[in-house]
Amino acid sequence: MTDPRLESLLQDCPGLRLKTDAADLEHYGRDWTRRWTPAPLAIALPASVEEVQAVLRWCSAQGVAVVPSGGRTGLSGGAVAANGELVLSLERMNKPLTFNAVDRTLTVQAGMALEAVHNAALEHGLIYPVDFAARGSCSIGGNIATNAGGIRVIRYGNTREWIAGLKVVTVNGELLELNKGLIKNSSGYDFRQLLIASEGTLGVIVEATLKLTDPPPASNVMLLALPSFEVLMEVFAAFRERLQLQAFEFFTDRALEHVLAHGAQAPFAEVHPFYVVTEFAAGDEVQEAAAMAAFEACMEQGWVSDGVVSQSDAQAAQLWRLREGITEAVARYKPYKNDVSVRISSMPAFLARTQALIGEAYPHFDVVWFGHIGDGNLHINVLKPDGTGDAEFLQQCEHVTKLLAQVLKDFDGSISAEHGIGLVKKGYLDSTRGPAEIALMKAVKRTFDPQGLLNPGKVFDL
Ligand code: 2HG
Ligand code: ZN
Repeated sequence: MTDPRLESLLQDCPGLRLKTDAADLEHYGRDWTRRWTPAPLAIALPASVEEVQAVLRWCSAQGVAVVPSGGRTGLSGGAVAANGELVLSLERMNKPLTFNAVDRTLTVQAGMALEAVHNAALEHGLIYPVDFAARGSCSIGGNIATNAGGIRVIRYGNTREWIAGLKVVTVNGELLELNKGLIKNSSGYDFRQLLIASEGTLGVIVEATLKLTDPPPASNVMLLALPSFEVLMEVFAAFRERLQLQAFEFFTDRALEHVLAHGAQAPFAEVHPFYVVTEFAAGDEVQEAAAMAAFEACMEQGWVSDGVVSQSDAQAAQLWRLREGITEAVARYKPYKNDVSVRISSMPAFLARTQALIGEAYPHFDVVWFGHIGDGNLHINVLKPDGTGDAEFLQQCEHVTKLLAQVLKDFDGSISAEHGIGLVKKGYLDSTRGPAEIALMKAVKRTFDPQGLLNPGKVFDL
């Protein structure tokens, strides 16, 4: 116990588990961005809502800043503790609480991993449909705090659609019970929705009541090789018209090259500029026939250069790995990440313009494009070239993001589609939100957190 303030924390919250070892401070003080040097005061690991309340009461009384912490898989620095904050880890609060078969809801503690939520829903014959590659490590509380999207948004929407209720502890330790599982509730401001995507700046989410739904029908996974982004959009339209799409994801030849170098198997003999992984209902003959018709229509137009349909679950997983493995495959190049969205219809023009801008400014950059076509969400990972120093690379990438931010303004797009603003994108918030909106966001923040103790410096500076 290095800091004398921690004695008083333990007096106010007897039995609270605290970690202060250097290795723990390092581990809990960072997220997947790996850019900031972790320097938290300590790690508090409460086991109950009451303990969370006691910790936050103490933080308010002592004026200690606090960083709410889940799986720390975020890519925007939202869970970074680099300035002596107390990290409030929800990892011990990781249990399912109640299932209601009539309401089709599952109430869980916020520290539960997304994959554990999936499994708990399946035990009741239902699904929680939000899904993405970090499922095994990310926590549901973090998903809610960032309004996580992922690979099934095209079919099911973002996390926001699936939250029927939230329990949130305010900075002075009060417990808010928001919406309590209701479907209809027109009783004024919806603080549940305000807390979703607030990135830990307004309160600490401790429990969530999640909506569940029926499992999808049997599905097929198809990988397509395509000659251009314009063609890709045509194929998307043709598939969406004929099929019930569960996912429609794309990546480029550069992305595939990195995934193959990381151990995946090449799907086709030739290299192609663009690839799509799509999953669609194929549970019966009618759906199978529709899938065939969609594929043949695209072949007739000469749109598809090559294609493969999964014949087994194992092959489906192999095809998915080509898309879901990208983040891990490029991680060793310390990529600078952009996660932007525009209207679906604007994607080709947006991509062409930004590709040209980046290519002109930094022709030597290895830029890996991939993302969620059905959501207008593009991931643009810039990989650090060999021989470029960290500081120089960061400066160049910030310049790229400035260029992107300008284009996003022109396209009415968003600088963060699904990863959040955190620290990484706070300098660019005004590319997406107007001055009056940002002023109101700050006023809301001050109302919830007058001392500015909850995740300070994230999303914006006050
Ligand atoms: C994905 O879609 C995630 O795979 C991660 O949002 C994106 O690594 C990234 O940039
Ligand atoms: Zn994504």
